[in-house]
Amino acid sequence: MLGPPGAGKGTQAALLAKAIGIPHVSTGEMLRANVADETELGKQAEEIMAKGDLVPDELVTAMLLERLKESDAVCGYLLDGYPRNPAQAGALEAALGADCIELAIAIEVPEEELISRLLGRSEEQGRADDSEETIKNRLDVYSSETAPLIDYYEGRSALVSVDGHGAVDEVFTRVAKALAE
Ligand code: B4P
Repeated sequence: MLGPPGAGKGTQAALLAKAIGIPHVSTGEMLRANVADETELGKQAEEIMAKGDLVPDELVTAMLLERLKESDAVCGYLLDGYPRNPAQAGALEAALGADCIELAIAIEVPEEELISRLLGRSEEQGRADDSEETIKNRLDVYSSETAPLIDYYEGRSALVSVDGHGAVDEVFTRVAKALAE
């Protein structure tokens, strides 16, 4: 599941994984759990995440590959937030094979709406990286590091784009339709 911060990828990935019956694997959630548990990885990631920068590829990739070894991921997985740049896409393929991503779903939302959703979440949940300054950096990091993955998967005929504007259930209907086509 690809998309800028606030596009709803975590929200849609959770719904879709439940509907298909495969695990929802969110690197952002896993990193936040490591921060909360004060693990060695969490200590290394905390400051980087609070600034809205990407945690080093080798740390995130090692964490993800360990997760994908668990028995619930044997028949498939829905990745949310990984790969985050072409180097991570390459690392995943090197570890799991060229066909490890069957389909990339890109959720598209205009920037003004992204900012208003994330500021709304900041009020509701107080996530450390939802401050106005950090949101701007996360959007810049998305444009420079993650957006090139859209062309990467499009070039492999493995991309579907979904309009992420509107209510959560409306977007989910579009995601499900795109998958069925
Ligand atoms: P993530 O957890 O992936 O954070 P995110 O990009 O903000 O997406 P998220 O899934 O939380 O938000 P969503 O769009 O669903 O990453 C956090 C940080 O972890 C990164 O900045 C980075 O530091 C690190 N990280 C993670 N993966 C990494 C990797 N692979 N490599 C390196 N570093 C990595 O939703 C946003 C809000 O919008 C929610 O409040 C939601 O309720 C709301 N919303 C969703 N759909 C909506 C709708 N249709 N209408 C209105 N609101 C909606």
